[in-house]
Amino acid sequence: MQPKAKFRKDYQAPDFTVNDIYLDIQLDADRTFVTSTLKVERKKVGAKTLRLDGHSFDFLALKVNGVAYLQYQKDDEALTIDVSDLADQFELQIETALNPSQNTSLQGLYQSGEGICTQCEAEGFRQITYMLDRPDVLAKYRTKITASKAKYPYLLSNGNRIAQGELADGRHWVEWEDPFFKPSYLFALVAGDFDLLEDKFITKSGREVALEIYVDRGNLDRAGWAMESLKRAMKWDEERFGLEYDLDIYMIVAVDFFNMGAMENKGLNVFNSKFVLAKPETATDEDYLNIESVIAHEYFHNWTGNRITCRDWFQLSLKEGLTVFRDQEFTSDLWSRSAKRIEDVRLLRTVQFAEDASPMAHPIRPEKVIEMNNFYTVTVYEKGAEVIRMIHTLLGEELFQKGMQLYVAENDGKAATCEDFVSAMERASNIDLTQFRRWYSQSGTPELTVRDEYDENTQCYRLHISQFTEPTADQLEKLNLHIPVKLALYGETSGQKIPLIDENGSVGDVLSLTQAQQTFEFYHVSERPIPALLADFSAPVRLSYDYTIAQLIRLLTCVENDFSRWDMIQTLFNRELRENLFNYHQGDLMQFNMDFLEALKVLMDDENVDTGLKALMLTLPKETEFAEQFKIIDPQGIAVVRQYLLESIATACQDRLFRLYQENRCGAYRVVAEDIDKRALRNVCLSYLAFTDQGEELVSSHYEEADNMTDTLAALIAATKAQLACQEELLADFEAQWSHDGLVMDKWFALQATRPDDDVLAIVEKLMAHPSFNLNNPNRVRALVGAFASQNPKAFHAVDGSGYRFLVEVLIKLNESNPQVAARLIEPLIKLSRYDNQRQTLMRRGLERLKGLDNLARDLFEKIEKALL
Ligand code: B3K
Ligand code: ZN
Repeated sequence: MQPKAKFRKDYQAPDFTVNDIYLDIQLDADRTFVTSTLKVERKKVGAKTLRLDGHSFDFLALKVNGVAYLQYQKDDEALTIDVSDLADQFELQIETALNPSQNTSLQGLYQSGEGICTQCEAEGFRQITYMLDRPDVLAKYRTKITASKAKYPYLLSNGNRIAQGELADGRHWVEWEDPFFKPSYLFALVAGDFDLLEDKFITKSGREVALEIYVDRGNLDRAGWAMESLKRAMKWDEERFGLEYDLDIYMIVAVDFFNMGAMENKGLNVFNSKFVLAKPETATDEDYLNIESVIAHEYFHNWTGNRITCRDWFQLSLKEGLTVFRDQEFTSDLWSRSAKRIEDVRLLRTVQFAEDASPMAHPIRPEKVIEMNNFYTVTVYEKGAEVIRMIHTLLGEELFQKGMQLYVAENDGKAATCEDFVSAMERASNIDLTQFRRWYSQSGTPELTVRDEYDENTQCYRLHISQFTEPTADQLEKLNLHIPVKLALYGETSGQKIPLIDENGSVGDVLSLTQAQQTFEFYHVSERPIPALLADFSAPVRLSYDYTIAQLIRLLTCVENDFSRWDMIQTLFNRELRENLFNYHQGDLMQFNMDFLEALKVLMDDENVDTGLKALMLTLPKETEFAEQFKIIDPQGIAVVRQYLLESIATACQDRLFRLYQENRCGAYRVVAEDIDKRALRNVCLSYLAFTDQGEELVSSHYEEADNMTDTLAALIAATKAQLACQEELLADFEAQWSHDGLVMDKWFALQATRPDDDVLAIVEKLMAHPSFNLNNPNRVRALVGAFASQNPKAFHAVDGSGYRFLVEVLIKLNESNPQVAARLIEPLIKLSRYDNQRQTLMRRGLERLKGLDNLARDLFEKIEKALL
């Protein structure tokens, strides 16, 4: 049977709701018994059948109002109960049995290591018992867990612990009650033996909240940063958004087997251990910041997601876009705002723009879904956050917060829609968002084209901006959007910032582009200006303006906005790559533009540029970043030219790079901005110096001297990218030291998978049998297979098709064991239209092979169908 799609337009409120659930769970890794008692209420007069979602368990019994009941039908997805003779309120009791240890899908109830945990979003609860498993059914949960005390000393669920006891047979039980109404996707259960880190937080109204972080035994020394992060997040949400935590306890459990980053279950977050565990020897600076941001993200969901949840899954961006925006703001307020912006824009421009250009293109509020798990995307999350950010830009902080308050007041305790959010923002601010709403329904990346003219005599400057959105796979017709364009003008000669004055006088720096073409006029412009456009990336669009190299370099030195500075250098790098790729294709010599090279030297010498920003500006875009400027990508050519650019900079700037390398040494490891920035700059320098005659010596000693994972890994990356003689020895040393630790080994696997060596595929294939590798662990799979397919484009897209064949083999296995992970991994293969005919044919062959599988999971089915269209 072919999987069926659901459409947003078909939403209907449920005929019945469940107000109260009591779960009695007899837990065992191999056979768990669940008795669920539901208080059901009929909402639609005369509704005769109640269809409850459920699959992948043994159904044992059904009772209605305490009496065995047989008037039902069961299929692969649901239990349909004839309730025509029942009153408007009745009680159902359902018994099921399941096997967590065999559940490799990591959805529902499953075993992770020696423990047992749940993952219910989006539709995992239905793998535990029959339920109206949809986010607009909000119930109160009480959960009693009984299990072996020796194996599972901790038994956790949502809310407050209300009772516990011991049984004569060595088992014990704990009962939990969650006072807040919630949808089934926020249910959680965890059982296991852990080390526990405890702390507390006093809320602004003076309530004490117990904070508990559960980690595998022996990992307590890696839990401290997560706890500090949690407290910072709780405090920030009170200060910036006025939102306070509501339960008396907040628990986080770190597990090793997890399909994504983390999950915001009410009062009991379950986390991928990757986003909890950190100590200097095992975690990089980047890991530390990611942990803080994911901890904050899940915490922020308590209001934007849990207290106010989504009416249906098409509204996912209501909670995800908004919560990503909130976690971005949190990081920006605590660390460097421009650095955070740059990081987010890099992700958007590569991965999200690529998604918009792919068969999976969808608006941030999708219209049609086959498998919901396929829509936890960069579009829904990151572009969703950009849409919230644009509202913030248009309203300003004060009105935005006023809108938030209205949104919370109106929707607390409810399942809401994106429209509810926009409408609250609109009414709180009195700003018309009618046209702006199109961002929710339109997919694709708008392209802005900018022309300008300057009249010296009248001192008038005109900017002509046009917008155009190409049709996408899901949507042919595109409308004009309301696009905020942040702008600054600088004098071409003086380098001075020019005030923006239109016919009404002084104006703000955000232009509202609403039409296909619009002209913006500025007066009293005393010299020819260079425009710094789309500062802070004020909208998720592509922009083209015909800068000369001289103008870009001029802006590089005079523009105030750090983001724009970085953006100018991206434009220069992109152009350098394009021109040399052209030369390379023509068989001509490659040449690095001398003026740009000089500008890079000036930048290296400039002591007024912040260290962190300098590191970001000197970082050469990755191959995947370069690739996004082309409709048809030449992965092999891009790799060659990028390599040329890298070596050109290394050779021409060796002395300067070495000087910066020496000047930015840090003392003993600390996670503070000053040191993080220094390490970043020093390690960027090392990545270039590895390609010079100093490479061997510097990289070896860098590895030897490193007292933290950031520097260790930087040395390893430099050694492998430059294929230094020391690389094998360093890789072996690292392996010997860390092979017992999967999380650390992930760095090593990813490094191996992204080696530039011609035989890298053979290396990867061999590593699939490495003792630290495990195909059932999503972190390992992403580190080795995911990194190869998405971060090593040259090897993955080898013209003999070997990369594709390898991925397909892995996907065939994952299709059975973990379709959700498989559907993530297939992404690089479905973007076939971005490659030449030869590659397309090979990619298509791989997809067709998968399509022919007997038991193709709906996750893969949805993507393959779209790709082969
Ligand atoms: N809400 C979860 C993601 C669930 C993914 C389900 N496939 C984590 C988050 O976004 O915070
Ligand atoms: Zn989220």
